Amino acid sequence: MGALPTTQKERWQRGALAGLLAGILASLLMLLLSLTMGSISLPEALGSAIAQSLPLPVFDYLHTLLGGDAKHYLFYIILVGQCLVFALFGGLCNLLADRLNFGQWRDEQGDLNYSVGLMLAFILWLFSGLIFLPLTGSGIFGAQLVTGALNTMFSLAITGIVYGLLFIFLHNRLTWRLLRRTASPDQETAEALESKRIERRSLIRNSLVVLGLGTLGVAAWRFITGSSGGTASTADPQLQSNLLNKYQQKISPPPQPTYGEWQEVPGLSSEVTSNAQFYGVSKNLLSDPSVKGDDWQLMVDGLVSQPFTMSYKELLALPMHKQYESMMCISNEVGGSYMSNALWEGISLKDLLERAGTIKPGATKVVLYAADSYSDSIHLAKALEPTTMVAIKMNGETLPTSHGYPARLLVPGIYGMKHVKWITRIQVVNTDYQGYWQQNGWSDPAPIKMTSRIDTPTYGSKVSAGKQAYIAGVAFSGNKGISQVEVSVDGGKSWQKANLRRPLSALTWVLWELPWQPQAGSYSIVVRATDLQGNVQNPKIAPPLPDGSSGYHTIPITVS
Ligand SMILES: Nc1nc2c(c(=O)[nH]1)N[C@H]1C(S)=C(S)[C@@H](COP(=O)(O)O)O[C@H]1N2
Ligand SMILES: [Mo]
Repeated sequence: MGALPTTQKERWQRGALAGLLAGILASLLMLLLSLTMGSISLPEALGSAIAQSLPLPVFDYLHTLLGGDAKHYLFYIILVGQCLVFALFGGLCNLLADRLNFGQWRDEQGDLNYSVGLMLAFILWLFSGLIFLPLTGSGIFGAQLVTGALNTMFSLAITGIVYGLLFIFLHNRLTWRLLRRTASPDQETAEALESKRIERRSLIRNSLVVLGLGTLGVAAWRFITGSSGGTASTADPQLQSNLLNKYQQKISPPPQPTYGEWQEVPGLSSEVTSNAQFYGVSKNLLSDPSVKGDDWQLMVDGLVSQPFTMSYKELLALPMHKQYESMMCISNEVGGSYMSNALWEGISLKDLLERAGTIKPGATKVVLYAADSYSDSIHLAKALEPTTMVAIKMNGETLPTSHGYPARLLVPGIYGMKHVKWITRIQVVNTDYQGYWQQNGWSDPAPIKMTSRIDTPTYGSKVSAGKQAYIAGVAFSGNKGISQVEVSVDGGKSWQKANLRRPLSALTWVLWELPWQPQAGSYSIVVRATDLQGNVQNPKIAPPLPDGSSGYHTIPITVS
């Protein structure tokens, strides 16, 4: 060794620190490439694999604990993990550079040669392409991903090389600083150096502690405040038994809806949700696919006599129709916000299938594949309903990227999960295909469970006594309509009929309102809906998993 006497421990620390810094920068680059070029992001690949392989109860628990943010936390945790792996590689490399000292890897000063960085990059490249990615189910060099193996090889190589070279650069900088300090003993004594190092180590330890506590804190806060704001009140067993006792499953003949004079009520959802306000859900941890309309092709194949492929332009030229339809995510809690309404425009799926000739005997399902490796299936009968369509416009605008540009499925009556976004292929099959979420235990037929939500007053809010107020919200049954909405202010003992607003179509939610001029006191507001067939909303509390939540939205209110 040259002028710099260093211990193994010091070499390990210097390597790990340089590896960590280089790793953070390389990770940022990877995210940047992923966002701009749609290339691989390793944390995303791992995160998806974890999210998909979690046992159901764990998944459900995390979901209630962290709400819709769960996937973001998972992503950040894995990202931190990736940086630590980079640090580990850096530390090991710095140790091994001396152990396997054939070649000129280190010079007199203790500096590492840049060829070591390139070698490190190559090892990392092989490791992630041949071992890591196949383990996450993405195939060798991500061959199973939409990105494809070539793009992945390329972007992993870039990230690896940037990491390797930065690592050497930073390592040598650290060595050089150390060298300069030891070379001038009057400036920095060994003791000062030692305390510097301890300082640095405790800095790292403190950051980790802060990070860990922060994560725990957020989780705890979420747990205390409840995952999605006001959900059905499980806290009151008396209320629950009241509701279940007097529960009448079906009213026959069904009530006739009455649409009275409509009053605008502040705080009530707007009937049509703007594209920006429309709820968004996707399996993708970081970035949704950004598909280019020009390159995009839609393939219709499987058990059809004339499979075909068409461009975006050709699709736009087909006859289209408009329909209002509300959507709801299967993971929506009672009273939750994963529910919205829009005017959609597109081509009916039946028309598209007819262009592919005749459907061969034995066909049972239609599978929809998407640009983000998501897929789901619907039954053939459902596919042929006139309201099932491939939508390309939303509220009069080209479908936004986050909602599935260039084309998404709309399939009224069943949960949002089946409304596949970024469609690339429609395949008629004779198998019982199970889609992305079904592989995780979520319902396959997934019919929407009727639900109703109180938008105003809000959970725990204060209402002034003797003043004219409104209780108002939305009710939704998928494609079965709403015949009546009843509101109780005494926890379900007595009910009043709310005024309904005439819905924009048979497939949308229905806005409801009830004037209310309360005396001072405590109230428990409950809402329930009935569909046009007379089915009454189910009061039995159920979590979203596996086939959608049920229960009555209940809100405690203090009037003073
Ligand atoms: N390709 C693809 N389609 C998808 C998803 C997805 O992750 N990938 N998520 C589904 C789920 S769970 C829901 S609730 C809806 C949400 O659609 P939105 O974001 O337009 O509201 O899209 C569905 N379609
Ligand atoms: Mo969903």
